[in-house]
Amino acid sequence: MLVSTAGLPKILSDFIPDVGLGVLAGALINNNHNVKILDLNQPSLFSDVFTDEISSFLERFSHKVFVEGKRPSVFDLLKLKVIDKKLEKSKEEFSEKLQGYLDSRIQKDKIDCIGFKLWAGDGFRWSLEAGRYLKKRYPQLKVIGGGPQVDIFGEEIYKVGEFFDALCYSEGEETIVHLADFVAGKKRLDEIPNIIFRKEDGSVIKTPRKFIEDLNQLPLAVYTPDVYLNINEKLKMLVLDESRGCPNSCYFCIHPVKSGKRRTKSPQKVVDEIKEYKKRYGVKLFKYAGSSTPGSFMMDVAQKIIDEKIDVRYTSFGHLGEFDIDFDILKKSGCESIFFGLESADEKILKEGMNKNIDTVKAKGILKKCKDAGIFTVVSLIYPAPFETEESRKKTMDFIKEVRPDSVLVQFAGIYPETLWFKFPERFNFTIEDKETYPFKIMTYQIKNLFPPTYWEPLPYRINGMPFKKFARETEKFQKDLQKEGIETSISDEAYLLYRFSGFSTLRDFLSANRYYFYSGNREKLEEEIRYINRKSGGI
Ligand code: B12
Repeated sequence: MLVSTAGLPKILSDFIPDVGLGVLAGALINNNHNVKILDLNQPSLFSDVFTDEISSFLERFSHKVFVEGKRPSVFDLLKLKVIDKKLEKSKEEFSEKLQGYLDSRIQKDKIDCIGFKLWAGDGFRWSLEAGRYLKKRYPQLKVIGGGPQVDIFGEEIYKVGEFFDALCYSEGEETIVHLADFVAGKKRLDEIPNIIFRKEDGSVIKTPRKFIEDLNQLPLAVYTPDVYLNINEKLKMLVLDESRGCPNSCYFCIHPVKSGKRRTKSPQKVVDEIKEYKKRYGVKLFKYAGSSTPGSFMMDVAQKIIDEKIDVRYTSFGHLGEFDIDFDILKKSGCESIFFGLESADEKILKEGMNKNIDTVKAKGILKKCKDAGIFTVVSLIYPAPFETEESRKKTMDFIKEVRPDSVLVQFAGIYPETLWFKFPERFNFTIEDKETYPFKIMTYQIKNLFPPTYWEPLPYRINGMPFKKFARETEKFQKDLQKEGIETSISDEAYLLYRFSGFSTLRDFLSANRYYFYSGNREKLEEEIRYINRKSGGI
């Protein structure tokens, strides 16, 4: 059984079916193993976690703030603090409920191996607590883990997840089949690539990394309700695993290590998969999964979609160094939105702080062309970035004011293990409080669901000498300044695509309604929204 919980849902796209689990299920089924997927990322999680008291307070509070647009009173804020404590308690109780539920499923379905997809935050904690409980209760049960948290933190996870029989890092399709053989007693762990495991003497072993050379050989993801148990609760929008890896080596990104050199499926294979997914599941909305999908590749797929008259709408991530293309063709094929990582418009920051290979003059032209073609153009920025000054801030702000992307997402610099930013922080004007304990602190970091970042537990590093509160405030101020210019700062590519089918007449209405639903954990409204989008997009 494969289990995924990413904590309380935060945005609509959390309800997209999980391609990673779908494709692992495909690999297992092709090798004659039985598998079930339990994906807890669905609106009902709110009613499992929130008590009536929490719901009714948050309902009133968020209606006042997000719908009526009023400022919360001092009394509201004091009460919010109390509710926040109660919510933490409820989350703990939910974690116990989850353990009981998994226990019963293990008995009912005669599960011999449980595999957790590990995400950051509450989902990580719940998965660890469930894994520990189940391993204690069923010592014969094999408990494994994989997913983003393993890619980022690797063997550090053994400090909190001592019960894991194995952790899978990097790509899992071949590894999971070997792990199934291990469960059946037919293979030893040291024979399996891409895993981390603990020997009896306590030493931690990492077996060699192996990338899948030919992505065309990957199985299709499986989303049938006998396997993906709650698929009917999810959005009818699928992620297409069209490419993996990245040719760039940005100093802040783990991809050069995690996903290796870039590989793509053939354009025909991608088109065939789209057709197959449409036929099997009646889905029309897609998002490319690639961390750096090449523009020329997107063009090849787009041309085939047009030639074969396939009715789809899709979005993608793009690198500004690779998109000197004809956006009209993309738009005609159904491309609704592209997310570009600009990060900054200052050359020194881009080059020395990030190793981001972007020519800002060309980038301007590309973004304008993308927007002019009617493609919803999303730009991401890292602010404050290493070496940020008033002058560099102005450059980035002026760039954005001139281009006026449809949406600009701003985040402060985040430092992850394995990146150059982590290895040589001083080179980038970062100060990490204690490098030894840093990965552990970040791995177990919990955000506060009900509060903005300036209220979170301080992250243990400084950017250009600024402590957490100060740099988080700077980020917030930058966002506000963009908003004053009439620029949207909170919508990503796939969220825009969902908006197009959501029935809301303006983006503003869509955003404020969803902020309200998520903050107050309004399960019914979210379920209604999912049903509406699924119906509107022609889903089953
Ligand atoms: C596409 C994408 C999305 C899509 C689709 C995700 C989905 N449900 O399929 C959307 C937009 C929905 C999304 C949402 C979120 N995402 Co996202 N997403 C990505 C992105 C760009 C690609 C992921 C992907 O599809 N890869 C391809 C598939 C095939 O690979 P995979 O899912 O990683 O699974 C493989 C391996 O990890 C492994 N594996 C995975 N699980 C397991 C389990 C076991 C037992 C084993 C053995 C192996 C294994 O095998 C799989 C096959 O090779 C990555 C960044 C990146 N480029 O990697 C971020 C990324 C994974 N997302 C991230 C985050 C934080 C989120 C959100 C939590 C954001 C939020 N709401 O706050 C949500 C949570 C989603 C959810 N509730 O399920 C972070 C994860 C960080 C972390 N430590 O948790 C990443 C790394 C981006 C980042 N740098 O911040 N995301």
